Amino acid sequence: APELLAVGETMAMVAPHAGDRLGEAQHFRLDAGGAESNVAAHVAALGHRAAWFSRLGDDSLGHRVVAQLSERQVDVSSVVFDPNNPTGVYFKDPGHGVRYYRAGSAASCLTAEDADAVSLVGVRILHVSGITAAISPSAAEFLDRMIDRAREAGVLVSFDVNHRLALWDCAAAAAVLESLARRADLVFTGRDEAESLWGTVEPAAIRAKFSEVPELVVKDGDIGASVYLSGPNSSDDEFFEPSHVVSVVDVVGAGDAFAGGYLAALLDGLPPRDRLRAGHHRAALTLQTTGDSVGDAPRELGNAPSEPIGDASH
Ligand code: KDG
Repeated sequence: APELLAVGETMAMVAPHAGDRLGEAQHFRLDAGGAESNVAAHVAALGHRAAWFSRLGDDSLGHRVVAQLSERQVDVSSVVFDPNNPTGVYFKDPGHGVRYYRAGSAASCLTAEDADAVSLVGVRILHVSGITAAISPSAAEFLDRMIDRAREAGVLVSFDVNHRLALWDCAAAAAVLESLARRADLVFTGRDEAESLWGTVEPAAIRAKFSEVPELVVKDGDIGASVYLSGPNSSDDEFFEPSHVVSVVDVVGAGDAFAGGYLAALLDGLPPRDRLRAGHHRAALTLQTTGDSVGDAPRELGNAPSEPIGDASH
């Protein structure tokens, strides 16, 4: 059984070669791209059993996504191939954001019944993100049901806020993402993201807003990340660890890498500071690649002093 189960849409991601703009590039990578499956791939790369569930189109892109995730040792055995709706696609334009072609995708047809069919046997962590709440009403119901089932089963719920402006604006997203965060055991958010959603400027204000969340991780781009622990076993501790200084190729996927490193360290039973360090390490690897995930991560980091700006908050 997987130790971590991640659920949520994965698309086919088209990314120009490093340094090229989407409008002019001649060469592209075609890779699986999805926040939650990225997290699963990082957790698997760090030696843990990780599974991912969603719907994909029963098309070449959907089968390619599954093949790429299985190459990364992610258990994809419960994925549903939908013959009637396509795999979503997105294009990266590094430094200029992303463009989605995902309306009506197979994943947007996820339902609460899909959540009932997923096995949680042996799962220690369910990882979800706010993206799923934005892609369709039935996917939002799927997400609700997954969280309810995990809570009932005593599975730790890890929630990355992952506000995607291209899917919904702050006004539409704020209340939904807030209530999802309140139902999680572990929440990841970016300082900027929280500020634009909830008007919380300082990490301490985010902490105050979510004081009942047992474990709250606030990422502050190239500065660092804090974790706030509350609850009976953890006497209201907080820890901060600075980000690595790296030369940034592409920020997309760095937040997932951070979450993956952090969660793998949690599965390893490591203390909070080590969890933050593991998150930064993984994010630093991903910031130096055009991909979203672990596929082409450089083996060695080095401490190349170059334009810094590691932004792990995306
Ligand atoms: O975190 C990276 C994701 O944003 C990317 O992989 C695509 O899942 C994605 C999304 O919905 O933005």
